[in-house]
Amino acid sequence: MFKRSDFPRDFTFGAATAAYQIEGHAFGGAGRTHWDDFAATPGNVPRGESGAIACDHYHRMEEDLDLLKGAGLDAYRFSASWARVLPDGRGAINAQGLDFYDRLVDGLLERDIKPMLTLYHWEMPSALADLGGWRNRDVASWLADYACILMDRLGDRIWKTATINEFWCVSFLSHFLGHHAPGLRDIRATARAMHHVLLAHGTTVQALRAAGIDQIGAVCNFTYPQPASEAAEDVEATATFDDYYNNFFLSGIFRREYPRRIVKALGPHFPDAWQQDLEVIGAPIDWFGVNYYTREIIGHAPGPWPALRSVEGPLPKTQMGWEIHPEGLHHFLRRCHDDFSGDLPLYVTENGMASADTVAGGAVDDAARIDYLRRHIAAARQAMAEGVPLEGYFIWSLMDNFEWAFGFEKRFGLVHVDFDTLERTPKASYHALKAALAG
Ligand code: IFM
Repeated sequence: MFKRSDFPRDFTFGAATAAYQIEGHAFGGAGRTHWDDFAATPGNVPRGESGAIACDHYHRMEEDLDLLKGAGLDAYRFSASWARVLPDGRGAINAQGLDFYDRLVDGLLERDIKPMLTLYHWEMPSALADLGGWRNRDVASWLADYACILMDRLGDRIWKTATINEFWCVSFLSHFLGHHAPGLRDIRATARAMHHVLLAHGTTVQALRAAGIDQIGAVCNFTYPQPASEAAEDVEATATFDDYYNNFFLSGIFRREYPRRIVKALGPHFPDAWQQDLEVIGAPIDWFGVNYYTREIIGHAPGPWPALRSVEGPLPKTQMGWEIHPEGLHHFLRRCHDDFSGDLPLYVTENGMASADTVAGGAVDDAARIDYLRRHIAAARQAMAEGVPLEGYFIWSLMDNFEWAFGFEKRFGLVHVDFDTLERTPKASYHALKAALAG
């Protein structure tokens, strides 16, 4: 796969998960979230699956931390569920919830694994979703208040904190494409969510700094767009995709501005005086995380903005139907460094693939994942060799889990989970990673 000795001594290797995808939201006094509501709505998730039980990590945390340790990983990127800490999103604290995250962080430190915390990985408390969730400007102070409560308890032991995971998914995927909770398809809701997710990020960065927390970062997801042809219309459609998917959030965070194409298209839908928020949105951060999985081929489509469509590409695909294109990871590490983040430390905070893995004779042969990781890690190394200040790489995911609108079918884990018995079986990729990290 690779050898640890190929990397600088202090390079960090980790695996990532998210609260709603693994914990079991039915346990421990957590409040309802918009994902519980979305999953309970017929047609949104296959078989009506949800994160109610998921991997039952809530009860199997020690076993899962042993798996991290067993692989030889240096860090664990996990998220806290807002509604587990504050069941209504504000007000009363669920002591069991804070205790759970406290035990998790201590469990990591006991194993000499660095805790990297994401404050929001998609499960908006239902009580706040009722008030408009990401459409409501107040989400910025709600998130910052929750962050301060959580970090007051954990902040002395967290290695690095990310505000929000994948700004594009939180806003565009969930409010324009309707694929994720709250499942809206509304341009005005989208514009507001895109702006508010950035405002909430910046407000939270400032609030945490004021509370004495450092090592705060942002994590965005990127998809590498390529035009379906050289026709001007396809090239323009690709640029539009690139701007609303990749450049919008980078520009807000690092340049305190939004791409012109997006202002033209979504300007009428942004909240009044949105320009006055750019200063907060660009609050300085300490590191930046890149989540990368695939490329997308884009063609023009007649119709309202964004007037584009996705065209099936020729490359081998993962179980998600996503093309395998490691060059895109190299591209985005370079783009972030060259055009936006400069010398700021970068992390690949998510990278990995889904495959239809099965257990046979106590083993899981996921050779395709080993190859995927090998090629993407090589792309990351190439960027480092060219001067990109990449300081770590995290695999999505430690274990198979609730893959949101796809339910439990899509398996991203290094560890197989049997969702009937909840038995964990390390896959061949887990063993290959362990060998690589020992080398
Ligand atoms: O499972 C998700 C994760 O929650 C966020 N990034 C992408 C992963 C795979 O789809």
